[in-house]
Amino acid sequence: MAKPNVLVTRRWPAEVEARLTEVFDATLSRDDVPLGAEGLKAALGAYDAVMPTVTDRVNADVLAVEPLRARVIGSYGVGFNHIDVAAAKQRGIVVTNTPDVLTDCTADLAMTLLLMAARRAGEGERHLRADAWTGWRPTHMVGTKVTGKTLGVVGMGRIGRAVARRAHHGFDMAVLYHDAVRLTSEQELEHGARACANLEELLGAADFVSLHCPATPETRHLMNASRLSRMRKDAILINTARGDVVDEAALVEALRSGAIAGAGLDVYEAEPKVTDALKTMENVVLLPHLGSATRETRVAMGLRVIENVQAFFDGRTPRDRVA
Ligand code: 8YV
Repeated sequence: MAKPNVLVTRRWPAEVEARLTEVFDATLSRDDVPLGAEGLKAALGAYDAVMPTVTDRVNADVLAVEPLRARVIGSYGVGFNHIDVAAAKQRGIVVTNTPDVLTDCTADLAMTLLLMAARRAGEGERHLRADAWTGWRPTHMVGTKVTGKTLGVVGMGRIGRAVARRAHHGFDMAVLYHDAVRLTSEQELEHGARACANLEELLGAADFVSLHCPATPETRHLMNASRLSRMRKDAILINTARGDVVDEAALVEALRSGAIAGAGLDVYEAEPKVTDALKTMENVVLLPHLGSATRETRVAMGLRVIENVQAFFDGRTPRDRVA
């Protein structure tokens, strides 16, 4: 039987690309440039499976392509807000993602941002590299203590729980969380976490607020001007979820006016564009969407896509089917 022909939109780790060509009749990306709407339409019209990532907007227009050949979209990443899942479903296309394998690394990166923002690490590095450091002094670049503080986790799924574990067991932090789903009391004990009645309660009590909810129409601009103003003035906002969850203009205003003390961001509303306002603020740590960017995790993500798409063509339900 002929192998399914699949198109991969971006470069993947070499060992995963090697595996892709063994398992499928695979067309790999050579230039590592996003395909754009027309390229994605052509791919859906010509291949049995397409393997996109967060940089590919697989929207309703793209999915309306005629004639359609693709039967499965194996997305590389856990978030799938770049795919119009309802439109895919309507066209009978199965969509899969890659949960679990990036939980630890994304949680590690949230802690990196939290520590960097609290301890002014980015600012300190810039200071030193600019040859501005004149030597140790008791009042130099004083930050805020992390150990023992209160962390508010917004979205207590896999990644939110992994962050809570690190904060509670590693940094002795009290953890508050907000999620539609309540953890069991054993889970709450394990994560040292207490559920808040509502988001506002969490925002008013947390020294650090870390976002871990998916980007959906309901969570778009969840952190708007009014919610940012509910945070404590000395609090720091961490976002490793999706840019859409934060109203970036309102965040800039909150940082400027001192309504909050700082932010650590890995994701942005218009990636890869980051506003000059953010780039020129010292109390903001900015990373280029590195949540899952470790060798181990990027390989595991690719293998997970292969596993999902293989299962589909073997007539089984892929384990990470989202539509
Ligand atoms: C991925 C992410 O690297 O998985 C996600 O949802 O945000 C990142 O960790 C990226 O989205 C790849 O599609």
